[in-house]
Amino acid sequence: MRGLFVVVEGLDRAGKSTQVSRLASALDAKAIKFPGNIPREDRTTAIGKMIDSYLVQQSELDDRAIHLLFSANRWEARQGIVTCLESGKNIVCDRYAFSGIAYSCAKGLSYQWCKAPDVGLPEPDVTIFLDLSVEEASRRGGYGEERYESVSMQSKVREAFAQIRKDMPQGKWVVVDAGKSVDEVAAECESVVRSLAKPSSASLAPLFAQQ
Ligand code: Z5A
Ligand code: MG
Repeated sequence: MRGLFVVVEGLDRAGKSTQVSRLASALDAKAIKFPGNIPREDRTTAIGKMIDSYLVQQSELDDRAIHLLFSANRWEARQGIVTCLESGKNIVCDRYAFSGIAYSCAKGLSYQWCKAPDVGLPEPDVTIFLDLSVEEASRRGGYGEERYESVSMQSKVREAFAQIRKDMPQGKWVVVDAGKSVDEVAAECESVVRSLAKPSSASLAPLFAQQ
């Protein structure tokens, strides 16, 4: 039996990294993160370093070029994800293709164009969307140090995530109220995963296959 592939998504400061760590412990899962790996400072691959330099505003890139780099960063991790899941180990993943689409759409790129490079990546068994208003997220502090960390950008990102939600197959996208306490959110995330059916086949479905 392969492991479960669980993705956690949400706006900046929604509590993704906090909950990925909690959920990975609860499920004895491997925690991974995009961009790069956990810890966040470890954006170590050549592509990860280019992304990091862009995010900390040390370099400029065309919006499409950075979009493709984020996607390439997932593709370079694909084999590792598949091998881990096929060995029976669960994975909890901090951001995935959905962040790629949401942030680039928020910059004005088309939804279909943004989705295309990630078609065929391993499809998560479930994506937990940590739902928090932009106002609440900004009150959690730390905005302003990286690219995208502004209320106006985050509002557009939130709208883009809402569009993705409409596009997701039934049961694959579960919204959790991220405004509750860390313990309450953790309990809810764990209950979402525990209620999943066991994976029906050893191999993973391709992401966005039917679109
Ligand atoms: N990006 C992209 O454009 N395209 C892509 O394909 C991908 C990403 C994959 C860096 O991401 C940027 O890359 C990001 C999207 C873009 N945009 N920006 N900016 P990142 O994942 O590296 O970002 P991050 O640095 O990990 O931060 P984050 O995501 O904003 O935070 P978080 O992981 O959601 O939250 P947290 O670190 O767990 O918690 C934040 C704070 O809130 C912290 O002080 C916690 O103690 C507190 N917290 C957490 N939970 C709670 C609750 N429940 N109540 C109260 N306080 C809480
Ligand atoms: Mg984080």
